[in-house]
Amino acid sequence: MNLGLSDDQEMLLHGVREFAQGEIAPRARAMDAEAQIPAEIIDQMRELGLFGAQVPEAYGGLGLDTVTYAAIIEELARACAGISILLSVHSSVAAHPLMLFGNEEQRRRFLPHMAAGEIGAFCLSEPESGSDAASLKTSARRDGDDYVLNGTKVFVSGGSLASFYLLMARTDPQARPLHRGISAFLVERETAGLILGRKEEKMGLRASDTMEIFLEDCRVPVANRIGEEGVGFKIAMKSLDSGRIGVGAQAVGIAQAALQEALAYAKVRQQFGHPLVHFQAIQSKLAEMSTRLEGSRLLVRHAAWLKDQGRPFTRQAAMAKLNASEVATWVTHQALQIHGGYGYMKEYAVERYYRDARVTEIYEGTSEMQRLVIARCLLRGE
Ligand code: COS
Repeated sequence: MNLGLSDDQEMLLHGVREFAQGEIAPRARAMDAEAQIPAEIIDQMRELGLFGAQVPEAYGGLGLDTVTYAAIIEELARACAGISILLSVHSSVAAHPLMLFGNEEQRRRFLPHMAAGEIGAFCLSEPESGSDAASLKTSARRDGDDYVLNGTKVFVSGGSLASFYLLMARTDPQARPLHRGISAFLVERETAGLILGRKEEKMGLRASDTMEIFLEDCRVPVANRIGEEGVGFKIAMKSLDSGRIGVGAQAVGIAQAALQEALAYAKVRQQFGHPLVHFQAIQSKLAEMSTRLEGSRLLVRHAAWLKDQGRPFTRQAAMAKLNASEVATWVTHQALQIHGGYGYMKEYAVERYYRDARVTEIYEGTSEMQRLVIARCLLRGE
């Protein structure tokens, strides 16, 4: 595995970094307070082609590899974690599964729109099924050339901005095991019966919206079913494998931002007649933060590289996400601690990083589920 990035990759990332630090970072605090992403930021992301980062050029995207894509997510997360998850969900668990499991007609119909920045969202979780995703209850009853969908989806990231929803529903209530009765659908925003519910009030990641979605006799054409009936759970799991690389990269970006803030603060903050960085207790914290952060970045890059090589990466993606999210929680905790009382104030960015990091241990599979995935892979000898 080549750990470095090529000149082309570095050049592209330089552009993304300039955009993220120049346009997004200065507004991140306001986005957190106002709980929304300004439309012009999303337009700029469209102009840069970011929504088509991993969509093949044949469908209007940039056709980037996963290593570059993960580095882009990291750069965006350094500036604003909410923006990074919008792109990660769109790319990894909406557009990517379409490339993997959609037929050619579906790819041609939807991918150019997604590459141009019509946003995709992912609808798996329900009020009573989170980690136990196979127990979902939303029903999809076949009726002629349509399916009629009924149910409720929760925690839909980017739900209010999305034009397309990759949604899992139960087509066969009798199927056992339960997961074999689930199918995947691409539901378009304007479909009658798709109703946006409440926008959640969240602890962190506030710029990104998290929505409840209701399906009330929502008619979806058979032509919008992705893959065969009964393979929806596998589509969801495969999508989440990729999604976990994105969330891992996001966690690395948040932790990187927190480390930089802590270092800068420790250089200027004076106590006992010296800047904080003169004290070994603080140096030790900074060293440990940096070491854990580098380790988590390498795990993310390794999982991304395996995916680019077309090799199995389920275990490595779960390890990357598990590690990066727990490191981000720890690093942001230490960064806040270095800031002392000021770190607890909204005026300092570490307060936001601390809140933003926490969800990376929860969404797209909790740390407990990542450990389960890793252990199962080990037991199978993978
Ligand atoms: N890729 C492809 N197929 C997969 C897969 C993967 N990564 N993981 C599981 N599968 C397949 C299995 O091979 C199995 O198929 P067969 O019955 O044909 O052998 C099927 O899916 C069921 O797998 P399993 O028995 O492992 O399913 P479980 O119900 O035990 O669930 C976990 C496994 C817990 C790992 C899964 O439900 C999960 O990831 N939960 C978290 C969901 C999540 O991340 N939600 C957040 C969404 S974002 S709001």
